[in-house]
Amino acid sequence: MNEKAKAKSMANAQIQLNAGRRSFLKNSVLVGGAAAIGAISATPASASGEDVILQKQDWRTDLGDGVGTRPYGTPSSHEAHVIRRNVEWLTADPVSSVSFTPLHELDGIITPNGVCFERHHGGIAEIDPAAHRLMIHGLVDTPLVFTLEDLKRFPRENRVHFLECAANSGMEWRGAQLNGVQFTHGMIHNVMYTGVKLRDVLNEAGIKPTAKWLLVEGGDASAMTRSIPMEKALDDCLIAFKMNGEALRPEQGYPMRLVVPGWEGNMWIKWLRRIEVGDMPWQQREETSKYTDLMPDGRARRFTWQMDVKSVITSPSPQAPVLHGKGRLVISGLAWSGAGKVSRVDVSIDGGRNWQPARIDGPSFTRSVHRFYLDIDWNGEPLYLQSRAIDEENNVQPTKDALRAVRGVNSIYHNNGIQTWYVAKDGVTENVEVS
Ligand SMILES: Nc1nc2c(c(=O)[nH]1)N[C@H]1C(S)=C(S)[C@@H](COP(=O)(O)O)O[C@H]1N2
Ligand SMILES: [Mo]
Repeated sequence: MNEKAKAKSMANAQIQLNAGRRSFLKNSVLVGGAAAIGAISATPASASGEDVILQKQDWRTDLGDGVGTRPYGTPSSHEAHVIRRNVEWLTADPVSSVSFTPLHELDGIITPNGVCFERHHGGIAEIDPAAHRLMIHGLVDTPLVFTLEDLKRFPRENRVHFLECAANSGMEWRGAQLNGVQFTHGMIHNVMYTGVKLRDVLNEAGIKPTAKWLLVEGGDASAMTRSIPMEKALDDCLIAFKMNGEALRPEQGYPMRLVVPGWEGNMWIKWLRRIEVGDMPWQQREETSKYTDLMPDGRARRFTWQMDVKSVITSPSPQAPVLHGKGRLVISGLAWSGAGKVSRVDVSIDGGRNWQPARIDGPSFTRSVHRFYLDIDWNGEPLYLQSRAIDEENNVQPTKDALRAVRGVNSIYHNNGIQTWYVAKDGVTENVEVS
């Protein structure tokens, strides 16, 4: 391993979870837009002192494995640090817990299946598809029971959507807490689903005119249920059986899950086994079946299904420090909105005093993440990096303080505040707040 690779794997090994730490750097060392941006100086990344090109490595002399030795491919062993991680103190038991997507290691817009964050309330159900059924009943003309093969005979659609848990960034309401984008923002993944329209399946059963709501239930040990309003069900929901081209992973609901584009992750019922059509939300019967946003006065927001416009810089970030010194620096991140497409992302390198438009690159799909870049010539002075997304409905991502002014700090849900990363002169990057 060369020096850079070593430094990088060390940075990965030393994930600091600054539990309980409050790194409020109020007005402290703001750099007032000092870091110069302009024409990128033509400094090649590292043109001197690298003799690696002259070395004779094993892989250049020894024959490699032949085809067929890896019937289902996995990433290079040098990428072994690119994994989901969990935060042990967060939940009492791993069967009702969450793991986080390693956002700082990914690029583009698609989350590879093996590192999609997971959130289970009763562990991973390992379902034999031949023994799995989906039942539709309640206010329908004909109750139906489908096999997976039955479902696959409806017309299919392919769509790329993000799934964000409503609790994503939930630990950051009171201040900068977790030192890594994986932990502050990693309860999101973005996948191309193949599935059938929920509308087609409901129409097959025939919905009664009084039907207004669906109760959807998972086939896992938690038998998780959620209420979905009929308008959403008939609009853009899918019953998906493929993710990124292959069968859903068990962690993501194999053999079938609900896709509820732009809405809270908890409504995307995995291991889907039952849809009951009704005339009122099931929350009115059992108050436990939804997430609740607690307001400062102790009241709760009621239905907050749609995920707000949000963005975050994934690199540099605490787990992805700047290792190369000043000069060319690629700032990159993700932006998304439950309302539709992201139309613009601004980036600030001085804690929100000055903003400039970032470059969105790659496909722009509705209710999907967008990848953005800002390429700068870093003068080596400290940076306070922020990103701010604006969606096609002109919703603007708020600062954390603006959000707190309205919602207080009692909630753990729907925190879409602007994130700040502090990049020190040596490239070490930390989760901080500025105001
Ligand atoms: N059956 C079932 N569906 C479920 C859950 C669950 O525990 N059981 N968790 C929900 C929650 S809270 C979230 S955020 C998403 C997470 O989806 P993922 O595990 O694919 O990331 O699944 C939702 N669907
Ligand atoms: Mo969730």
